[in-house]
Amino acid sequence: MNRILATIIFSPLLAAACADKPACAYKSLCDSQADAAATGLFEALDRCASRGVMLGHQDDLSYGVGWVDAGDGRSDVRDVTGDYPSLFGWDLGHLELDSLRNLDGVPFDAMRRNMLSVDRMGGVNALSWHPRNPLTGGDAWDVSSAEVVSSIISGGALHDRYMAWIDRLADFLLSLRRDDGSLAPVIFRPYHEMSGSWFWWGAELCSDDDYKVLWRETIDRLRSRGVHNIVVAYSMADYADERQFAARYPGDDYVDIVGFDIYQYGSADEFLSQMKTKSGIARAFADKHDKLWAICECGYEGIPQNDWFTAVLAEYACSTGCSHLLLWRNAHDREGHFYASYPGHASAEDMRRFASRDDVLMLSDFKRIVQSAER
Ligand code: BMA
Repeated sequence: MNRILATIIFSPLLAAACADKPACAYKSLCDSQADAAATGLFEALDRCASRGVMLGHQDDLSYGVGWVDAGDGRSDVRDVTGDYPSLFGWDLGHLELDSLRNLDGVPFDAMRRNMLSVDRMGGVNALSWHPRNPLTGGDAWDVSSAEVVSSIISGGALHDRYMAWIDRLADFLLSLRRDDGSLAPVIFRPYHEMSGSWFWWGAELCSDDDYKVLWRETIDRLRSRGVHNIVVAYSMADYADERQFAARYPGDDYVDIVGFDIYQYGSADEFLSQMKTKSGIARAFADKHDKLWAICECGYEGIPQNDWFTAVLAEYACSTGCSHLLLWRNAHDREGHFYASYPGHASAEDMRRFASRDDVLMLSDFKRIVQSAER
C-alpha cells in the first residue's frame, strides 16, 4: 500500500496541483531521504486525520489484564470492541543495553514479530523509548544529575558510548524487514514529556539547547546508519502557550508529528481544560509548521468513570484533526495499571461505543480509508 501511496504523492500532477495551494493536502516528511514506506505511512496518517482519530494502544499484543502474549493475536481492545486498534505502541527501553527484553519484560524478538504482523495487517506501529540513565546507570526516571545530557552530546565524555546506544536502535529499526525485503515504517517518539522534569532529559535536567542537540544528534546518527523508515514525533507534557510548547522543538527538519501526553489524575473538568489548552496549541503549531498533531499518550488509570471514553475523552480527541491517540498499557503484572478497557470491566460497553464512532478509526476503518485512496 505504502509504495503506491508514495507514488501518488510524488506524481508530478499532484505536485503541480499542490503548488498553488497555501497548505498542500500532502505534507512531506522531515527526512528528505525517507523511504517509500515511511512516506506512504505519513501520507496515510495525514489523510486519516481529517476523517477521525486513530485509536492506539500501548503493548496491545504483548499482554493485557490477566494474560501475556501466547502468539495468538490476543488484544484487550479487540476483545472489547471487536476490532484491533489502528495504531500499536511499543517501547524500546533497555534495547540500548542489548537486553533481550524491554523494561516491561517484553522480549524484543516478540516485539519485532508482532510489529511485522501489525504491518502485514495494515496497522501502524509507534515506538517510544525509556532509555536508562547513561551517566548514573539508573533508570529513565533517575534525575539525580543535571549533567547527563551534556555528557552524551558532542564534546561530552560519554558521547561515543551513547552513540553506540543509538546504533542499537538503528539495528532494531533496520531489522523490521518485510517478506519483500522493504522495511516496515514506524513512528519514533524519543525523549518525550520533556517539559516535565521526571526523566533525565527533562526541563530542569538540561538546557533547551542541549536537549535540541541531543535530539538532532540522535536523528542524524540514525539517518547516517541508513534509517529512513521513521516518522518522528515530538511529544510534550505540560505547557500553557506556544512559546513553552516550542521551547525544545529541534526544528522542522527533525520532526513530523507534534503532540503531547496527557492523563487524567483529578476531575474530568480539569482534564478537559488541559485537553482544550494543549490540543489547541499543538494544533495551531502543527498547522503553522505543516506537521501532524497527535495525543501521543493518554488515559485514566484504572478507568474509574464508566463512561469516560464517550463522556470525557471524546470531547477534544475526535473530529479535531488529531491524527491519533495512544492509550497507555494494560499491565498484566501491576494491579489496576490499565488504560484501555478489558472484558468484564465496567467501562467495556462505553469503550465499545467510543470505538464504534465514525470519527474513531479502528484497524478496519483505517484500512478502508487507505484502500480507497489506492483505488
Ligand atoms: C509507565 C508505567 C511503567 C512502565 C513505563 C514504560 O508509564 O506504565 O510501569 O514501565 O511506563 O512502559
